Parts: sequence; structure tokens; C-alpha cells
Amino acid sequence: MVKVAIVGATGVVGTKMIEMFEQYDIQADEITLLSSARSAGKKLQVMGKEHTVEELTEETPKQKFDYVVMSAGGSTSKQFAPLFEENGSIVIDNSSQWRMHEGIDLVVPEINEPKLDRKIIANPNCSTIQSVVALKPLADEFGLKRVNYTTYQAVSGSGSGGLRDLEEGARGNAPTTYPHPIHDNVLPHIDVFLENGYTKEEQKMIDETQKILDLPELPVSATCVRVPVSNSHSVQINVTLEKDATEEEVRNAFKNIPHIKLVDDPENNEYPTPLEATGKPEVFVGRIRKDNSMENTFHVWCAADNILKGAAQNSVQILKKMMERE
Ligand code: 2RA
Repeated sequence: MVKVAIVGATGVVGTKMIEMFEQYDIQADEITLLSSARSAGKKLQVMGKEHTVEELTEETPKQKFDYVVMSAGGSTSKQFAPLFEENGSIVIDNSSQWRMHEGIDLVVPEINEPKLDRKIIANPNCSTIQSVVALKPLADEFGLKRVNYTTYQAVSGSGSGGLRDLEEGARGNAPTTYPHPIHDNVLPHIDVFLENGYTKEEQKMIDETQKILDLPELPVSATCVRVPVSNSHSVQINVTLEKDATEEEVRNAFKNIPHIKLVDDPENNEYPTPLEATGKPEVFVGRIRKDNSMENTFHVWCAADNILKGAAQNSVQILKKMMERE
């Protein structure tokens, strides 16, 4: 009897997780949908069956789920993930709460596997996931010496509030999620500013890249920017390689990888765009070119669906792997 729970089932990521259960053929005998009191009572279809969303309370973990997938924000994860863990559940958490904790695995299934004893497994930040997927073939083939990211992040990364600000902004209404209008604008500001001048989103990209690729000394920098795009993040990766490589060798490194779609024919206007990436499972990579200002350095552009590969899909891929392990 396999019992699975989804916490945050009614949110932007949670509802996609439910869709992913079908796509990844998650074999559970019992699926429980959980949310805050505000959304409890809603009815949602899971794999063709209607489920009523229940309120998450301190009593809930005692139901002893085998697996719990959480996407309900950092404070809910801080409070509840350890309670689920104490009750024997394997917890896959989409918040930033546990990602950088020592002893907690931070997993992108195409790159690394959970190997630690804790039963909480962290799902990385969306912009980090697509970036490390794009970096991995280069790390394997040429080694990485330095990475500098610039992101172009969709408003769906801020949940329904971000989508609302974009839509309402187009009608001339003031923002409620962002400090400035996002319609007709770009904001070099994602999450809070830290003392070092970076935003928390930028620091996440730096720390998580080092942890996932297991390269703790890799110099990484990032500038994260919110753009008026509904869905799918784009990232400009400027990467310096350890071993000498030609542009063609770098391009070839992305060929024949099932979870990467190489779209790189600028002469015919072919390059990855967020619109093309939306709804797709792969990370799209293109516009590969030598950075002529720096030795052995390349520009790589990537786009991916931040709600799918950046969140719901990656979490469900981890779930599937864990279920296959048992
Ligand atoms: C964003 N990375 O796009 C965040 C979501 N986790 O705002």
C-alpha cells in the first residue's frame, strides 16, 4: 500500500505536479492532496479521479505517508518537512528551506542522486535547474573554470501573484506582488537583497550550482532579472572551460542528450525562446558562441519551463526515482 501526499496541491506548481503524476505514471494506492485552510475543500482531479483537498495540520504527518511532495513555501516546509520525516515519509521539497543544509541532498535527476541519510530531498531553484542541466555536458567534457549567469525570469516564478501583476499591469492597474510594474518593464530584482549586494535568487544560483555539480570552489556569479514573460525562464550562461575547446566541440557536447534540445541555427532565426520551451520537458540550448573577450569562454543561451523542469517535473522525477529504489 503506497501512500503519497502533495502539499500545496492547489498552487501553480502543485497543480502541475498533479499533471506530472499522470505523465510519469506514479503508482500510488492512495493520493492525498493537502493545502492551507484557505484552499481546503477544493476538488481536483488526480489521474482521472476526483480528490477533495484537505487542510494540512500538525496531525497530518501521523497518517504516515510513504512519500510527500511539498510546494507550499519555505515556512510550511520548515515546520512540516521534519514532522513528515519523523513519521517515516520521504519528503521531496520544492522550497528553498532545506536546499543548502548539510546532510540534505539537492537533486536534479539527470545530474546527481540522493545519497545522504536524511529523508528530506530538496528540489533546486528553477533557474538553477535549467542552468546546471545546460552546464553538465560541458563540465563532463571540458571541466568548468568559471560561470556567470544572467537570467530573464518569467512572472510564473512568483506564482499566481506574478501572473496577476503582469495581466493587471497591461490594464493599467498597480502591482501588488512586485515593487514596480512588470508590464512593459524589467526588474533586476528577484527575492530580497542580501548584505553582499546580490539578491537571494542570485545567491541561490551561485550556491546551488556549486552543490549540485559538486564543485564547491567553482567561481560563479549571477544577475537575476524578472521580465514581462508569463512562463519559462531564459538564462544567458557565460562559461569559461578548463580544457581548450572549439565552438563546434562545445555545440557537439549538447547533441544526443535526451533531456536537452539543441536549437542553434541563428541564420534561420532558430534559437531557444521561452514561448517554445513552455509545456516541454527539455532544457532548450542554443546561441552557442565564443566570447571573444576572454580565453576559452563561451556564451550559451538556454530556456526551460520553470514550472515543469524548474519545479513540478523535477520533483516528480525525484519521486519516481525514489519509488523505483524501494
Ligand atoms: C522565481 N526562482 O522565479 C523563483 C521561483 N522559485 O521567482
